[in-house]
Amino acid sequence: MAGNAPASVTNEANVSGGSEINTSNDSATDVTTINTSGGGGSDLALGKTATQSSTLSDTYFASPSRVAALSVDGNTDGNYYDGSVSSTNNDQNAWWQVDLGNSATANSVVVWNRTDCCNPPRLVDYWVFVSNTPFLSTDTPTTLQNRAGTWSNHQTTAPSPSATVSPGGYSGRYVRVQLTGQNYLSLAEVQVFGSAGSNTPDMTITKSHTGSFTQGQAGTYTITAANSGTATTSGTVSVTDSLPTGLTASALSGSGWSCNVSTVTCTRSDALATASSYPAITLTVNRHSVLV
Ligand SMILES: [Ca+2]
Ligand SMILES: [Ca+2]
Repeated sequence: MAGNAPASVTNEANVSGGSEINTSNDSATDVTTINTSGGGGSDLALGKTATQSSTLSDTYFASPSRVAALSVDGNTDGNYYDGSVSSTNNDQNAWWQVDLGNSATANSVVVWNRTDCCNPPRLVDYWVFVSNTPFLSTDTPTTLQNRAGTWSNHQTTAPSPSATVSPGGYSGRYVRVQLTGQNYLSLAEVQVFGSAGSNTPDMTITKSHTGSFTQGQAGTYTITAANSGTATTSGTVSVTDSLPTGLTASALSGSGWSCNVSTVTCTRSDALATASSYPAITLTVNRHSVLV
C-alpha cells in the first residue's frame, strides 16, 4: 500500500456476461437481490412435484396411500378420511417439500393442517424453508435454519386450520415444511403464492484479500465469480476490477481465465453450472510508482 493511502479503501470487482439477466448483484459489495413485486395470485405449488420423508401406508385407503402429492392437489379439506391429506410415518424431523419447477418470488406460504385429529397436536412445532438450493433428505431444521440462501420461519402453534407465513418476496424453487422433533407430519395442503419465475443464470462475485497489506508491501486479492442462479451460464463472462487510488495491478491470473493486467479484466466463455464457482482469480497489487 502507498505510504499515504487512506486507512480504508474501496476496491470494487464486477462480473458480467454468461447470459445472465440479473445484473444488480454483479459487484463484490452487492451480492443479493430480493424482488418484492406481486402478491396473491394463483397457487404456484398446485400440481407440482412433492416429496416427503416417508409415506404412511394406511390400510384404511386401498389406494392411494398418503402420498405427498395430496398436499398439492388443490383441496384444502383437512379431514384425513376424505382422502386429501398427506402423511409421513412417525419420523424424526419429518419433512414434506415441493419443487416449484422454477425459481419463484415467494410472497406467502399457507400451511393447511389435518383437522380431524390429534390431541396433542402433531403439527405444532415446525419450520418452513424456501430456497433455490435443493433440500437434502438428511437436512434438519438445525442444518437449514442457518444455511446460506435459505429463508426460514419457525412456527410454534398449530395451524387452525391454516397458517400463513410470509417469505416477503424471497426467491426460491423449493419449499419445505419440517417438524422440529419426531412425529407424523400430516398436511392437508401447502400453497405458495407469489410470482412464477423462469430459470436463469445469475452471476455473483466475492472478493477477499490475503496477506498483509502492510504499507509499502504488495498485497493480494482473491476474486471468485459464481453462478447463484437456476440455470447454467452461456457466453462470455467478464470480471473487471477497479482499483482504488494508490494501488496498481502487477499480476492478474486465474485457471482458465484470459486476463489483461493493464485493464484489470479477465474473461472466459466456458459454461458454469448452477451453485458452482469458476476457479479463483488472483490479483496482486503494488503501491503506485508515483507514490514511492
Ligand atoms: Ca389436499
Ligand atoms: Ca448477478
